[in-house]
This record gives sequence, structure tokens and C-alpha cells, in this order.
Amino acid sequence: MASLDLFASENHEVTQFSEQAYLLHGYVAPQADTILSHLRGVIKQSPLRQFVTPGGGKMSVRTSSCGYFGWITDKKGYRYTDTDPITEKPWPPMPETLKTLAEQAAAKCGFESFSPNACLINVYHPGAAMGLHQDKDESDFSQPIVSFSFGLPVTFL
Ligand SMILES: O=C(O)CCC(=O)C(=O)O
Repeated sequence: MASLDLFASENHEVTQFSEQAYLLHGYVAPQADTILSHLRGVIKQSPLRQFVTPGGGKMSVRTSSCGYFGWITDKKGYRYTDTDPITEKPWPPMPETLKTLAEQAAAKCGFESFSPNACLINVYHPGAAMGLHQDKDESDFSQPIVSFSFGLPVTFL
């Protein structure tokens, strides 16, 4: 198992660490402040919340979404919805800067026609964690998942 420092370098070096998994070192850093400020706007509209998993456990991570679809979980299962169950309104639009950066990151890894329609926002306060898992709720596995990480150094397994 590889252990990688997400913030090790800002030269956008690409590390391919499995058949279809790539790390772009420091890729988001130059635009981090802008993106975080847009995301603060998103969570004013669709607040962070702690979801309950189908098994009944409360997730420690605080979550919101933006884009055409948002990811949710409750006792009925994991799924994507076009409406925030708290506000009962559509999820806030995905900030253009974030969407463009995700498209550019995907293109750098060979996914030239990727255009994201959903963005899950996970906020980890001290003590929050996400267990090892594999996402399988998506309808098209030919599309990449682009993940940007901000904040304190972490060990990414
Ligand atoms: O927050 C992360 O970077 C991991 C997200 C994740 O695996 C998930 O939400 O399914």
C-alpha cells in the first residue's frame, strides 16, 4: 500500500499509483483560497450535515454538495439526488473555478471529455474519519472521480 503526501510538491508532478489512480502533487494549491471561498458560499446555501448510513451510524465527516446532483445517505441507502433534503431546493451550482480545475486535472490524466455534474464536499474536523471503501453508486464507471484535498497534512492510503 502506498503512503503519499498530498502536499509534498507544487510542481504538479503526476504520480500514477495504480492502474487508474493518479496524484497531481499540489495541483489545487494556487487556487485553493479562491475555491475555498466559493465553497463557503455553497455551504451557506446547503449547510454541512452529518449523514446517517444505511446501517444507522452517524458519519463523523460533515458533508454538503454542489452541482446538478448531490450525494446523500440515510436509512434507505446511498444515492445521488437533484435536491438537497434539508433545504428541499436544488443543490447550489458548482463554482466554475472548481469545475474547470476538475476538468483540467482529469484531462491531465487522460480523461479529456470529463465534465463533472456532482461535487461532494467533505469537511473533517479533528477526530473525523472516513473508512476504507469503494464508491459503487455511480451510473457510469468510465468517468473519473476527481478529488481535491485542502488543509492539514494527512496520510492518504
Ligand atoms: O473526503 C475524501 O477525500 C474521501 C471521500 C470519499 O471517499 C467519499 O466521500 O466517498
